[in-house]
This record gives sequence, C-alpha cells and structure tokens, in this order.
Amino acid sequence: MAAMEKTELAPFRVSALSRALMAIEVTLPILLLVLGIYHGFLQTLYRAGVIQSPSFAGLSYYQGLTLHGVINAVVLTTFFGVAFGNALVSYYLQRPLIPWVHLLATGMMVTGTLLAAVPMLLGWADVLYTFYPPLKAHPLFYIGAALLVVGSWVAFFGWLPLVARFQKENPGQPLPLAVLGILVTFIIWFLCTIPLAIEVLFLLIPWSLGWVDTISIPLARTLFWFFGHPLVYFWLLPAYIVYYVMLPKLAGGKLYSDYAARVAFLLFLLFSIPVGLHHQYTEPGFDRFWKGVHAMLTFMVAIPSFMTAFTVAASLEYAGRERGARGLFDWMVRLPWFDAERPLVAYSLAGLLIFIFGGITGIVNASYNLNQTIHNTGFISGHFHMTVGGPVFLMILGMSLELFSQLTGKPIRLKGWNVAVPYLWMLGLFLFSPAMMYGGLLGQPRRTNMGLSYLDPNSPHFRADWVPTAYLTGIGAAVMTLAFVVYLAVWVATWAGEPAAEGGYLYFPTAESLHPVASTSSVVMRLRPWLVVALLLIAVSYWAPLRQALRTPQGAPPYAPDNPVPLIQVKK
Ligand code: HAS
Repeated sequence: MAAMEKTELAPFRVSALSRALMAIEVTLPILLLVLGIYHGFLQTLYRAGVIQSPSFAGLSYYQGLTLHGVINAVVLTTFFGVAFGNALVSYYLQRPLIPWVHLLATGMMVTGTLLAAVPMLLGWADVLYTFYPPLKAHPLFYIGAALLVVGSWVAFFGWLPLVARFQKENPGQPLPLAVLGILVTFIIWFLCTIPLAIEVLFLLIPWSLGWVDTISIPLARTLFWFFGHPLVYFWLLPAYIVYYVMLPKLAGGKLYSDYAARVAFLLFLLFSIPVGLHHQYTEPGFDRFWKGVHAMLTFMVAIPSFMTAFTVAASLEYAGRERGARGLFDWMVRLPWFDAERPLVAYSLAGLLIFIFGGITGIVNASYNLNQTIHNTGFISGHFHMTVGGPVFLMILGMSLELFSQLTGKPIRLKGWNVAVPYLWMLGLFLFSPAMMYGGLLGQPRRTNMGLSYLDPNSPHFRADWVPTAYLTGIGAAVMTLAFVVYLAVWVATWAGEPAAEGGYLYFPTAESLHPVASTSSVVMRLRPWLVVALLLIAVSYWAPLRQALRTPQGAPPYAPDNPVPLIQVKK
C-alpha cells in the first residue's frame, strides 16, 4: 500500500533561543557577502583593466580573490545549509531543536568564521577557497575553517535524535521529503569533510606551524578533491529541496513524482563523492584508468540532475496547465514568474534556467579529453558561476530573506524590487559566464594577477582577442553587483520595517505528489542500504588513487603568489 505523507502542516513556533540563533545564521553571512561580492566585482574590473593595480583598496589580487571565494563559496553556503536544515527539521518534524546542541553548533561556526577572517584580512592567508598547498596560510585560517565545519557537523548530529523519534512515533509514515533531502545533503557533507579534516589536521596545520618543512602536494590535493566535488552537491541540494518540495505548490500545482525525487536524492548519495579525480585529470602520478573510472562516475552523478530537470519541468507544466494553459508551451508563460507575493518562484525559475547551462558545461568539463582544453582557463569560472553562482546563490538569497521574515515577523518590503533581483542577476550572469567561457576557449587563464598587461597594447603579454571578453565579463559583473545592491536594499527595508505578526513561526508551503508516494517498505524509503553502497563505491574508487598519491615524491616548500619567492628555506 502506498504510504501516506502529511504535506500540510501547521506553522511551527521555534523557541526564543533557536529563533535568535537562526537569525544569526542567516544574517551574518549576508553581511559578510557585502565583502565577498565587492571583491568579486573588483576581480573583473581588474581583469578588464579598469582598475590599474592588483593591490586596489590595499588588498592584493590573491587576498581579494581569497575573500571572494571563501566568503561566497564556503562561509555563506555552510551557514545557509545549517540554517535551512534547522528550519526544515523543526518544521517538518514539528519538534524543537535540542537547545544546547543548537547553541554549540552556531557558536563554533561563528567563532571559526571570525578566527579565519583575521588572517584573511591581514593578508596572511592568500590561499584561495581551495587552500591548495604550496600556498600556505597562517594556522588560524585552518583552525577557523575546521571550527566552522565541525560546528556544522554538530548541528547535523543534533537532528538525528529528532529524526529517530519521529520514525518511532510515526510507524508507516515516510520521512518527509524535505527531511530526506537535508539528511542526504548532510550525510554527503559529513563523509566528504572527513578527508578534508585529515588534510587540515595532519598535513596543513603541522606544516603551517612549522613543525614540518614540506608538504605532499598530490596527497593534499587528492584529499581536497575527495571533499571538493561532493561539496558542490552540499551547495546544490538545498536548492533542489525547494524545487521539489515547495516550488510546485508555489507555482500552483503538484510535485510530479515524490518517488522520482527520493530516487534523485539517493543517487546523489551514491555518486557525488567518488568523482574527485575529475579535478585532477591533468595531474601526474595517477593512472589513467582511475581517472577514467572517476570520469564515468561523474557522468553518473549527472543522472539525478537530469531526473530533476524532468521531474521539476513536469511539475511546472502541471502547474501551468492548472492555471489554464493550453497548447505545447503556454504553460511556461502561465507560471507566476513575477508574483511579488511568492518571490521564491522567481528565485527558483531564474536559478533553474541558469542551471541548464551550468549543468551542460559541467558535462563538458567531465569529459577527459575536452577537459585538457579548458582546465584552469576562464571556462571553469564560467561554469561554476552558472552553478554555485546560479541556482545555489539565488536560492540562498531568496530563502534567507524568507527565513529572516518568518523569524522576525517582519513582512518582506520592496516586494517588486525583490522579485526583480533574480532576473537582474540572471541577466548579468548570462553576460559574465559565456564571456568568461569564451575567453577560456581563447586561452584566458582562470586566475591571473597580470590582468592589465594582457589588455595593454604596449605590453609583451598583450592579447587583442581577449579584450572584448574581458570587457563583457566586467559589464556582466556590474549588473550582478547591481542585483545584489537591490537585494541589500530589500533586506535593509525589511529589517527596518515593523513586525506584522509574532516572529519565530516557521511555515513552508509543501506540494502533494501527483503520483502515489512509494510504500514505506520500498527501498527508496530506507537510507541504510544506499549508504552502504555509497561507502563501497568510495572505497573502490579512492583506494588506488590515494595509494598513488602517497607514492609520489613528497616535499614542496611554501609559496606566496604575490611574492613569488619561497617563504622559507628547506632544511637540508
Ligand atoms: Fe562542476 C569544476 C563537472 C555540477 C561547481 N564545478 C567546478 C568548480 C566548481 C563547480 C566550483 O568534471 C571549480 C572548482 C575549482 O575551484 O577548481 N560539475 C561537473 C558536472 C556537474 C557539475 C558533471 N559544479 C556543479 C555544481 C556546482 C559545481 C552543481 C556547484 C553548485 N565541475 C565539473 C568538472 C570540474 C568542475 C569536471 C573540473 C574542471 C577542471 O578542469 O578544473 C553535474 O552535476 C551537472 C549536472 C547538471 C545537469 C543540469 C540539469 C538541469 C536542471 C535545470 C532544469 C531546468 C528546468 C527549468 C526544469 C545535467 C536541473 C524549466 C522551466 C522553464 C520555465 C522552462
């Protein structure tokens, strides 16, 4: 018999403590984002030759790029994942979070972020968000990053007893889809941050403290990418939760298939981790065979996204037809694209449209031979801005504002402006990313602290064919920055407004499934078997590459990009 899932739930009132902590979790990263976005914009101005020096505003090129990447890709996404998870678990399980766990988790994350900010602002951690050795940071940077990650683990562990109690008290009732989604997200996160912890604790911190002089580059990079690709699904899956669970209802319809949504989340659990070598195709020391295995598995991890494209499009078509659409494409027009009362629809639709191109370019990157052409070029920056800078970023903006409004009881102000933000951002991104990618195909590097010299006709590095793409990138980034400024205005107006209701009530509109929900005895209702297969796949795919990384010669001294001289002498 098909299981019964309760979709409509009453608003859930969180405790005063949780309310305050969640408000911090959504507000702090948005404040830091001001710095993150500013430095992203500066990168493009510098690359387009508009600003003359890589040390504009007192910060070096690599320092600005580090702030941009770490704030946008690590701090913002981790805080949002935890805040959204806290809200989903509280609402869908209708249970309060464990107060001391919530306090400990948020406290660790905030402390870690502040600790890591100090060396970044002082220029002692110009190591970018990948903190690849031989770039070396001050130990505080690594310790701060570790605290941020462990804080997010604590939050996740705090949800598990609530899930167990829900299952005990509701036999025969499936885990709400949103809860399954967030659990899969954080299981992936937990598994993939273990190799990161090993890299930080056993390689980077001792090296940074000067206990050892050199570091193994292949091993550090392999451990990093063991973490670094699954990381992108930690970013993406919260957006998928909204697309599956809330968007169909907000658009006026139903979720096409709850079953397909569950399978997609579970396939992410299987395939999002054993793929990291696709970031290392060009690195020596690993057998081609294992690079090929990771390439095949990377194509597998695209499947749940293809399923999502189908299921979400079918749900949207259903919604469009419920709204009176006729003919083949009319349903697209009927969707509430600009409904200021349902801004999450705009944030979702813009994100989905962008992700069509972000996803396709990911498949280009994954192809072993095509990757040789685009690796380390602007093509990669074009790709990831249409993924993490598309669906992920827009969902973080849209949902953070929604959560802020629910926690404070203050209705969102400047509603028309708010609904314009995702489309303005999309417009900017559709100039920025293709220009970056085309530049990449012309050979433009993905990072450069020689920006101006490429555009200066008097320089020996001058490349006339790079000029138009560098300008277009800058124009696109200006439009994206404008979109963020509008968003900030909406945020400030909302914050400054009067509450219209008591704050602290969480409510998420939730779609029913058009097709029956699977039986609770079905394998898609159980996490454990999928977890076992996921662990097996990880073991098989990483066993040999890790051995190969350990076998390659050890020992690189540190290197500072803005001062290209080794910082310390290697002891003989
Ligand atoms: Fe990637 C590099 C491959 C997805 C982020 N990626 C990166 C980097 C980042 C990143 C940050 O194989 C740079 C890392 C660095 O610093 O070096 N990526 C892939 C593949 C996918 C993929 C195969 N990436 C993502 C996502 C990211 C992300 C998601 C962030 C959130 N990526 C690579 C590879 C590299 C790489 C190589 C290394 C390259 C190198 O050489 O360095 C797949 O998961 C993509 C599958 C997606 C799809 C799209 C489905 C479309 C959907 C939208 C449907 C639209 C609808 C709207 C329904 C198949 C779901 C309809 C509505 C209407 C109204 C019409």
